[in-house]
Amino acid sequence: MSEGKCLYKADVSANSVGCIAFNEFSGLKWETKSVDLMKGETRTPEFLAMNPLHICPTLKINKDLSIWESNAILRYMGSSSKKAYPENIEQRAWVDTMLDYRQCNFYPKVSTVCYGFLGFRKPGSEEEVKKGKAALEAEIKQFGDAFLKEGKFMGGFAEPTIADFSMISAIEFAKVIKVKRKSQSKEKGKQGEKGTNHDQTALRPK
Ligand SMILES: N[C@@H](CCC(=O)N[C@@H](CS)C(=O)NCC(=O)O)C(=O)O
Repeated sequence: MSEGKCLYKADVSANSVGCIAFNEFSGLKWETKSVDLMKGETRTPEFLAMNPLHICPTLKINKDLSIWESNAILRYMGSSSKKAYPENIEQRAWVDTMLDYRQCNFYPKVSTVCYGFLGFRKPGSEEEVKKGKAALEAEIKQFGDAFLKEGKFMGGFAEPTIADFSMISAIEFAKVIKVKRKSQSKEKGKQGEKGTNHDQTALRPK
């Protein structure tokens, strides 16, 4: 039952994926609409009226209120469904810690490395890429040490929380580097140096 709510999502965006997945998992199944970032569909007057920061995901709650920031949307979805966002305040504080860690610490290291690979921004110099990859690898290790215990979900929970939905998309996004590397070496074989950047096909669902 959609209750008039609508999740605006970009299917290529790691920040949208957690909300898309949790919308299904939680059983909320609110209406979703795909927005094509490449066509500037977050910059239309209608979209800007809803979200002046022109980003996906955006959740339209009602005619007067839309929210954005993927973790704010996940929190709202968790509170609405009463799933995966504990009501116990200590547990909730631990989930919040992980959500903020993902946004403030982990994801910036992913985007620094991956956005250049994917042509979302100008790729850095070889030195910058090397530094970015080393920082990401160190962060992945730190993430594992701080939050993963064998056989448990993130933070030691027995069931997934919204932090898992937030984090998994960032981890999956980081894997794009491997896909990209393979496609780059194939392309290099075919076209020399041509076609090594601005190829976003690696992100599209097969
Ligand atoms: N911190 C935000 C980031 C959202 C974001 O940067 N979205 C990008 C795609 S990954 C976007 O919609 N960009 C479109 C634009 O700026 O017009 C979140 O977690 O939701």
